[in-house]
Parts: sequence; C-alpha cells; structure tokens
Amino acid sequence: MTTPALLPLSGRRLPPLNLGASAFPHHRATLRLSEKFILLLILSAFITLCFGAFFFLPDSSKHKRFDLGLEDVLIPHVDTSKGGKNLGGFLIHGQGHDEHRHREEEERLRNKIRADHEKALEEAKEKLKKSRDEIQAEIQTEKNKVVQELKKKDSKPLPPVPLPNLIGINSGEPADPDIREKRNKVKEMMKHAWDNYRQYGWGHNELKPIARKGHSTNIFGNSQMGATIVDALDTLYIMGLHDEFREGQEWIDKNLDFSVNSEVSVFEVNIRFIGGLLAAYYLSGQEVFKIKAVQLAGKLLPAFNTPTGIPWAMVNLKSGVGRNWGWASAGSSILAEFGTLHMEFVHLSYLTGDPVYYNKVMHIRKLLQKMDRPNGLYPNYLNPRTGRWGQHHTSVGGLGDSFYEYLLKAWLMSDKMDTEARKMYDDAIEAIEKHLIRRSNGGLTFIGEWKNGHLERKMGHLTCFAGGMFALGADGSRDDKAGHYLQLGAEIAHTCHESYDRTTLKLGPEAFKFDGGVEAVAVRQNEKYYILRPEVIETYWYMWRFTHDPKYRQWGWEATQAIDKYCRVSGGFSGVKDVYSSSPTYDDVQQSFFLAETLKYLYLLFSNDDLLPLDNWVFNTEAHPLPVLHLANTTLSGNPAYR
Ligand code: DMJ
Repeated sequence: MTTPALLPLSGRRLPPLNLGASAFPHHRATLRLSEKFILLLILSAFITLCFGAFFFLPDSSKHKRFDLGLEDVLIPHVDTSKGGKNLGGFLIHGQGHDEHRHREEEERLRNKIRADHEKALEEAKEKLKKSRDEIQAEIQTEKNKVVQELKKKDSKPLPPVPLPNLIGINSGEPADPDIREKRNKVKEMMKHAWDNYRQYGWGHNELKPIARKGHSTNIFGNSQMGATIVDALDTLYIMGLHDEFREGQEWIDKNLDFSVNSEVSVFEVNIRFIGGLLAAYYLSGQEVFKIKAVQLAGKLLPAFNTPTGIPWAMVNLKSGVGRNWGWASAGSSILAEFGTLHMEFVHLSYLTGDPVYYNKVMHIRKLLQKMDRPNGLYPNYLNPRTGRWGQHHTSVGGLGDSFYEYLLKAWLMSDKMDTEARKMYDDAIEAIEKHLIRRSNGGLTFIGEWKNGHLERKMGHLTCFAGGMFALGADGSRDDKAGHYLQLGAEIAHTCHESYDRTTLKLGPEAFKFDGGVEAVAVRQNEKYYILRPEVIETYWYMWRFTHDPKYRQWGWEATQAIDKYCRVSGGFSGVKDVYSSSPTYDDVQQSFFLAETLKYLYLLFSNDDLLPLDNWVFNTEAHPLPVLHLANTTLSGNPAYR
C-alpha cells in the first residue's frame, strides 16, 4: 500500500509513506487482525497530524514582512502547485477571486524593483564622477554625524540640584584709580597671553610663545585637550573678558573629548580640568561645563582600581589602565597627587547625586588616618599595592604641598562641618612646625624638607603657597592660635618676597637655600629658573585679604612689573631659565597655570574683597573657585540630590 506524496504547507516534500510489505519485512505473511488494528491506528494518527499541521501551524504570510523598502509587500508562502509565481527571488501569491488584485500587486512590485535598480545604478555612476577627496569628505560628514549622535547620547542632563549660595560674582572694581590702573594692567596681560594662545596654540594644551606653536607635556597625555582654555576660563570670566570666555566655551562644547587613547596625570587633570570646568559652571551657570566635568571624572575613576584604593598617578582615558611614575619611590603614588582630589570629588558627588566620587576620596582619607606617621609627618610616597609608605621624605613643597592644603580646604568647603579634616590638618601642621619650620641666621622663617632623618634647609617656590595656607587656617585653629598662624603666614610671605628681591630679575627661583651663609638664594644652576609660577603671589593675596597691609599689594605690583618686563615676548609670556642673569634666556613655555592662577591672584589682589569672598568660596590648588557647601561631617546624605 502506498500513500500519495503529501504536500505540507511549507512546500517541502515529505518522503512518501510506505506502509506496505517493504515497511515491515518481518511480516510478509498475512497480517493478523490485531496488527491490522495497530496499523489502522498509526495511519489515523498520521492523518490527524497532517490535518493539525494544515490548520494550526501559523500562517507565515500574516506576519512575514521583508524590510527592503517594499513597504506594503507581504511575502506569502510558496505554493507553486497553485500558480504562485517566482519574481526575482520573491514569490507573489495569485489565487481565486483576488487574482486581479494580485496581478496589480505583482506589477507594482516589478516596477518598484526596476526603479530601485535604476536608482542604485544612477547613484553609483554619480559616485564614480566624484573625486577621491569629495568621497572622503562625504564619508567624514557621515562619521561626524555619528559622533554627534553619540555625543548627544553622552550629554544627558544631570538631575537638578539646588545651587549653593553663589555670592560675590561681581566686578570687584576698586575705587582707588591707582589700584584700578594696576588691575587693568593685569587684565591686559591676560589678554596678551590669551590672544597669543588663541592665535598660535588654539586647542593645544599650552603655547610656545617664541616658536609660536602649541606645546604639551606628559601630564596631559598625547592629545590636544585645550588645557589652557579650560584652565583660563574662570579668570576670563572674573576679568569680564566675556567674548574670550564664550570662545572658550564654544571650543569646549564642540571639541573637548575625553574618549582618547591618552595617558594623563590624574592629579593634573583633576585640578586643572575638573576644577576649571566646575568653577566655570558655578560662575557662569552653563551646563556644558558641568556635563564635561562629570564625563571626565568618569574617565578618572578606573585609576582607583588598585589593591588599596589609593589611585595610580596616571590613567589611560580610553582603556582605564593605570600606573605610577617610573621615578617615584618603589612604584609609589604621590601624597600631593592622591591627596588633592577631595574638593573636586565632593563637588562632583554634590552635583550628580552620585556618592561614588565622595566615597573614593573618603576611602583615601580613612586609610591615611589609620597609618602610622613617622614623627607625625606624612611621607610623600605611598605604595598603592601594599599600602605602605615608600621613602620617608616629607615636604610642604613639591610632592606633599596640596595634600595639607586640601585638608584645610575640605573643612572650609564644608562650611566648617568636616571637623575630621580640620583635625587632620591641625595635627599635620603641628608636626610640620615642630620638625620642618626653622629660622635662618638672618632671621628668615623657612620650611625645610625632611629626608631620611635629617632636615634639608631648602625651600621651594612651590612651598611659598604655605604662607597663604597658614593665614587661611588661622581662624578656627587649635587652642585659638589664630594670631600665631597669621604671623607665621606673614613670615613665610616675607621670606618668599626676599627670594624674589635677592635676584636680578626680581622674580623668584624654583628653590632656595638657607645653608652655609646662603639665605633665600638658589645655589644650583637647575634651581634658578622661574616658570611663571603663582605660589608667592597667591600668598600675597591671602595675606592682603586677611591683613590689608599695603605691602602685599606693593609686592604683588613688583612681581607684575617683573613678569611683564622679563617674561613678556611678542607671542605671549615665557618662563626664564636664570633669574640671577641680566640677560635671561627663555624656556619658551606659557604654562596654563599662568592664566589660571598667577594672573587671577594678581587681579584679585587689586580688586575689592567682595569679589569672591573667602567666606563663600574656596579656591582649589589651581586657583579655581568652588562655592562653600554646607555638608555634614562625613556624609553627603543631607544633599537633596541624593536618592
Ligand atoms: C599648579 O598647577 C598648582 O598650584 C599645583 O598645586 C602645584 N603647582 C602648580 C603651579 O606652580
């Protein structure tokens, strides 16, 4: 017995079902009744299955729609046995009383396919007529579109947060015409520095004012991140250079991209970029700065993935891989680097409502609190793998400086609520006074460096910021020693002024000694340079705010004139290699901190105190002002932005 071939819905043929003798070789003989019954059962089961398949299997024609631009064409099942026709690979159903409609449909499809082919052919011909450059430009435009789309996705608005009290964003114009003139001079210098960077170094990190081209160093990685633009923004704003500010904002909006394969310094990027962007945001209210700051901060977070949570010094912005400077003691991280993140990271958590940033810096603080400190001093090096100190060097200058500054400023920035930070600052300063601060034979107070059990009687230009720090921390000091710390600040300011006054150019050297008859003078050739650093002027400004002693404005004016005379070139401002030489040579670098700090502090020195009052603003270590936030001691949970 042979059944006819069955055609299932799919159109694929099933093998013929042979239920005859060949199907059951062991039963050539007559089949018994029970066997016949079984056979009948199997046969009926099979027929039921076929019927079931016919009626209940889903009709693919109802939902198979090919998205080839043939919007309305449904591709039905193929049943060539019933007159289905194959057109260029697609099958059109034509059946029964719908025959006419289907024929029309078929015709429409045929025309559409023909038209599509012709169009594609035309486009290909057009493309071939275009030059290679034109084609490349078109590809680039398409790429840009994609990048813009991605950027839009990345720039999602952040949750709204109530802004802190932003007091004292005003012109600060002094009434005294002489002071006004000095202030205008500083503004003119800012314009000269900016305009030349704008012309010759735009988009590069810094400017080479003599070669008149862009400049960069390894702290910014290998890509053009416009460090000068970001660092200078708030100075431009404060000085009322609004067109320049807008130019900077536009560049940042369009070009500042952090998805680059570039290994940057976590510390430098934090203080210059995140600090600069946050300050620009608070001053101007422009969201773009906040968004960029948060994007960048996200790129720095992988640096904290170390066994201890002490971040690496450098991180690759793209891969997130971190490492330390090769020169740092036994693979250590640097105190002044991992200890100078607190202010910016607290603001990031405040603005985003995301505690991740706050937790990172508080973790560092807790870890430091638990550690033994030789003589109560913090060594400059800490190994992020083992959590142990490296070499026992302590400095209030390079490698240590802003760690102490940020302890004090964390307290100030929290509206004096973060008493834990204040205590750490007080303890550290007591140890520093005991072990590092000395008076020279000539009566100059200086801060030396502790190196493996002995005091090096050398002070760096960087260390001169401490005069301002002592004055800033005087109010609220332990045992009410405010007068003492203000006095200490004044003494450091005096010493640092001497380091300027004892040079030929009236500009301070990088480091100076108090040893073997030498007082506040550089001895080695490689300590004689001045690279437009701000620290001495920074201290003058703090001392001016706290004492209003006119000598600080006088000293600031001396420095302004010296910079203008010896560092100014037609292409901007340059550092000089020897402040003791009457014919100095230039280093040909206009540092971004010259615009961020040096010129800002000078401008503030000749402005009224109600411009950015110190009760409401705290300046980060790159002179970017951040507003005071009223925060609880160790938590930000009071912030309504937290969910
Ligand atoms: C600035 O980038 C910062 O002030 C930092 O804390 C150390 N020094 C430079 C300028 O000298």
